[in-house]
Amino acid sequence: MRCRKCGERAAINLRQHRLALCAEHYLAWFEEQTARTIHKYRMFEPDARILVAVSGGKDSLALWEVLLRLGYHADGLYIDLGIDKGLHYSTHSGEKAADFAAQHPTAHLHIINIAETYGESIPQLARRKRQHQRPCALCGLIKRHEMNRIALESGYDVLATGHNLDDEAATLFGNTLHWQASYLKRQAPVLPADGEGLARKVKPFCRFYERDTAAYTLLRGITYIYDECPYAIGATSIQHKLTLTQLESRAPGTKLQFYVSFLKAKEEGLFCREEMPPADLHPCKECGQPTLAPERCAFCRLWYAEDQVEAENLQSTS
Ligand code: Q46
Ligand code: ZN
Ligand code: ZN
Repeated sequence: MRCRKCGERAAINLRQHRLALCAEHYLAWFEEQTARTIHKYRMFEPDARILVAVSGGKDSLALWEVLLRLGYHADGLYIDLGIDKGLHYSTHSGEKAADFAAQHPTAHLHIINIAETYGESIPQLARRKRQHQRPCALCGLIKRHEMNRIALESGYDVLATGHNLDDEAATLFGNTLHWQASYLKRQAPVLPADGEGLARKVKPFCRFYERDTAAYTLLRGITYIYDECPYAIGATSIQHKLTLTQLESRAPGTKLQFYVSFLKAKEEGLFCREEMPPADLHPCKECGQPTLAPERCAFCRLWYAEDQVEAENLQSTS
């Protein structure tokens, strides 16, 4: 197979686009497509300060690389979750993020260690909360809180994550299976900032297949952590990905069609007729981030000692 641009031997065949490209033209195509997605969904302006959530995996490191190559001011945020059972997942993923940052001296890497900052790692907290079999809900809550906190505290315009099309299609599939309307409404390439404390969030890779980002990191020579987090094994989202991959193998382009058609249907008013009343958000008593809870947000309740609650109750009754 030959590259459509130059006729040299192709390095990759993008079946869904019926496009074969050599390494050089693939790298250029991938970066151009990212720029087009940023532009198409009006993700951010050329002078924006971007915080990239970096896990040490291929998607987030590829995203950081592409944004820097496109000339954006992009810094990274690595959250050390303290997940070190078996393969030392956090240690190795942190090393990959730090290696990348060392090779890009113009960019800054923020590192947040959850155990050092809050006193417990994710596995320790999950054990205390009796969620050690599947700590992903807790972990997701903590990551979202910390990404939002650093983005706002450090004055970034936007928080960028490396979610790819396989991630987005699997999330869409799961939300559709259960008709989770509130999640479906919020699933988009851009989540606008909420003046009351939520950072703008964008997903510039949302139209790339996972194999596209894998090919990019490989051809660019970016080293990343291959292993998944040990807690990801058996996750429902992985089952959904497998199901969609089966459909894709029979009909290339299925995932892209599924996701893009959903976005189009939303644009055309899929949810317009059932406007939900705006959520009654107010600042958390502890950290100030928006919450629906009466006093402390779900994140702060994780760390707030129960004896403090009792002491407060006693004070208020005395
Ligand atoms: S890091 Fe955290 Fe994921 Fe590991 S514990 Fe679950 S949510 S699987 S992306
Ligand atoms: Zn070529
Ligand atoms: Zn809070």
